[in-house]
Amino acid sequence: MAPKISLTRYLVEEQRIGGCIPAQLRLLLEVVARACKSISLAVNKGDLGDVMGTADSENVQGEIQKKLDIIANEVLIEANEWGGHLAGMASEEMEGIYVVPNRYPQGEYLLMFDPLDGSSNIDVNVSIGTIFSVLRMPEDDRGVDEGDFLQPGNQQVAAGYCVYGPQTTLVLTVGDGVAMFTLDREQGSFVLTRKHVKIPEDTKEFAINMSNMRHWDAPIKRYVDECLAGKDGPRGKDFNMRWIASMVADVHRILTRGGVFLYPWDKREPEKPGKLRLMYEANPMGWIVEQAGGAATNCRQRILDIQPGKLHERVSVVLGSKNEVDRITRYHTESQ
Ligand code: P6P
Repeated sequence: MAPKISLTRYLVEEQRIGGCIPAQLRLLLEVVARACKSISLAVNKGDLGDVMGTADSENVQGEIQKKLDIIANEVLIEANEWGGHLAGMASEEMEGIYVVPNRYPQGEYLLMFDPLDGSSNIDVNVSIGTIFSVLRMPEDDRGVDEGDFLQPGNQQVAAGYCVYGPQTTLVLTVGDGVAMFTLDREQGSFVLTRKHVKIPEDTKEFAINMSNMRHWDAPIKRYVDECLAGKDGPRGKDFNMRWIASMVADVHRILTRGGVFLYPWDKREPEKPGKLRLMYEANPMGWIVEQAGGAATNCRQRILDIQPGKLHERVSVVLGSKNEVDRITRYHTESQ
């Protein structure tokens, strides 16, 4: 039986072979993985622990925070602030950036995260997850500020998520393909279970919240109508639909068997470009999907090329099987 490759061994060998994981980045990724293990334990407690239900607070997005949102955020902050690998952090759950306190050494990386994405699914025991993105501090000697985080997704040096489902699985890219690590609870460590993950370029499965149909713009409606028309329609094949309302779970399915995920702009809040956040949802997920041979756009341009204007910027998202994303993007550019 092949030896189990731990996350640590994978990162060490990636550094030796791929040369893309400097020691500080390796430390960062192992600390984030340990934090995800702690979050997984808290999530798995459910009603047996004091972790369910809502906290009496709202986040910067104006969303009611779940207790686990706050727990997960605190776990990631406390795990990462002392190691000397980070200059600062940013989170969906915090309005401003978190600068590493002076009592700790400052590092060269910036960490952004959605500590617990899909938290509306917590109380109904459906998969949720942590999403993270790593940037390098711009090279100059002044202190870290919000502007240092406002880099396009093509500047990421690492991106990943951890899905808390029937298994707890960490999915990671450092620019050399996508690897998956399943938590071995007996050993308490993440073990390599898949590498060089590839998303099929074609699919028969789309993921969108259909209840928003009347609010979509024409190109999205055209795409979904054609999927629903099935083999008698212009696509000449039947489609299946999934919507878990947990981006981590939907993206994990797409990485596992293909598919296309859509959260486009709609008329409900026309001033917002979309619901999902660019820096700690769309950028990390977009890079992971591209590293697996898929594509990710905001319906018009590559997500990773978008220059952010603010930390909690929202964006339209279409990602997954390349030929479907290209078709949806084409429908938008043709309609201009
Ligand atoms: P809706 C979860 O709140 C999230 O940010 C993503 O994980 C998910 O894809 C989306 O929102 C679900 O949104 O409007 O369908 O509830």
